[in-house]
Amino acid sequence: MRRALIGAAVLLVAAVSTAAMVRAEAATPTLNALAAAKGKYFGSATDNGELSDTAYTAILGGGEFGQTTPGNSMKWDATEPNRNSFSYTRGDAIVTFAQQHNMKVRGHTLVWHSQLPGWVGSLPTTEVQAAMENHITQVATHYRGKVFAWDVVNEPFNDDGTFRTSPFYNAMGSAYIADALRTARAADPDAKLYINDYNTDGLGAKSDAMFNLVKSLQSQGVPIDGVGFQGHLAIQYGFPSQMQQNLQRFADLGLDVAITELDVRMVLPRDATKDATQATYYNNVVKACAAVTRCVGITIWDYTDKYSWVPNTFSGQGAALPWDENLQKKPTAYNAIVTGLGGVVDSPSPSVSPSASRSASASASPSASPSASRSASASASASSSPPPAGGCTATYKIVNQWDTGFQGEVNVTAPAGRTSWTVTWSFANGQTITQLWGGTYTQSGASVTVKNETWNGTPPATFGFLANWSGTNAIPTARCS
Ligand code: 9MR
Repeated sequence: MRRALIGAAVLLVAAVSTAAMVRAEAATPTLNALAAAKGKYFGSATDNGELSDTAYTAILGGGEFGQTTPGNSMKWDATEPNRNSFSYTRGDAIVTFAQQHNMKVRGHTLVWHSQLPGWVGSLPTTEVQAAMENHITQVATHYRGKVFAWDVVNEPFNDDGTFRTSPFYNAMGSAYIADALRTARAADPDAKLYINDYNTDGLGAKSDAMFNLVKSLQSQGVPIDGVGFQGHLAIQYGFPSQMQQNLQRFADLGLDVAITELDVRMVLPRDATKDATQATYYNNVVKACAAVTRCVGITIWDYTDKYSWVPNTFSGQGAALPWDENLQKKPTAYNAIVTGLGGVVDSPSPSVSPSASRSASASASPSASPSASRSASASASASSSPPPAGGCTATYKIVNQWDTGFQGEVNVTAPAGRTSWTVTWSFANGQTITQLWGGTYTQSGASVTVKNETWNGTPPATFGFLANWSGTNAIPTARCS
């Protein structure tokens, strides 16, 4: 968190000094595009009632999310409300929405102690295994080819790492887990089979219990492909201990791992300090997944506070998601996810004044307009434009940035009459251009010189480039002559 605050302060200073010269720039990639660049997905849970909210579905299916999880509609009470009588209407509606919007579906969940219809709890223990196997077989067969993964077993542990009691545990002991996984594999050999739990995100007794369970299943030849870490976090309880190391130790068993239900709640009311803390949590979770190759993706447990489960469960708590209850992005949380995924923060607007930048960055209050706040922080790293020199002006900006590379763009303007231009700058941090278009370039050490092509000597003109960077990627002062 300390580093994040220092980073924010640096951004603030830079924003104040450059905001007056900010120019508009290209739209930033979606969360899913940023995740996809790392071979992962970024998704959101959803639920059936929400699908009739067109403002909501426009965002859900609008490209930010490449994956969805039905929050309720594939659970036992929804799919088999009466014994051997199955209903897929609600789950199918979510699969259809996902297919129409290019989103993968995680199936959630086949065996869970909660949201069970009453008849399951009333079964004699001698009938529970057959009922469980039938449920898994029917539901997993129905969704075969439509879900890429199943949370086969959900929340098998108590917080101290002992097995949780449930009709399944009571009837079969912990052997119900292996039986459920084997049954799911038989019904859908292609789906990735997961065990999913909460409070296992960091190192601790509960994640140790999960780790030992998985190793034991593997040693028995039980099919298991992944472990889901729900990521239901709360800023008042501290960030999970060594999350990246925890994910990595599961990955090192040859498993996929995923963040399956991420949200970061707070005691209401929301304020700027809590938002800033929440942003560090989002950033840390996303970075932990990004750093683990076998972390296949991140799902937030719905994207908007409008449909969050939190206020209904934790009285007085909420504001847990990156979009508020009015479906507006919260710049703090959203940008923390963007940067965690290796992106740069969203487009600065051309009209931000230095004072607007300062107040938006400094307070990050929930009432500050999202675009003003976003602009302020983005402007620090986005562009610089020196006073006109030699009758033409060059404006340098970073349009995209990832771990080791970035894409830059320079716009050249000049009064009428000019038919050629030369842009020069000096990189301060060892950046190296690997490719440039819309101009001819030379780089000698830190010094870059770009001249127009024959066809774009008359400004306005634009050239773009790809370059490597590491450590710091400061914006150089570009001069035009
Ligand atoms: O988001 C779900 C909410 O709508 C339900 O009321 C609740 C009932 O238990 O389940 C919520 O989702 C849970 C998920 O299935 C498993 N992990 C915890 C989630 C939040 O309770």
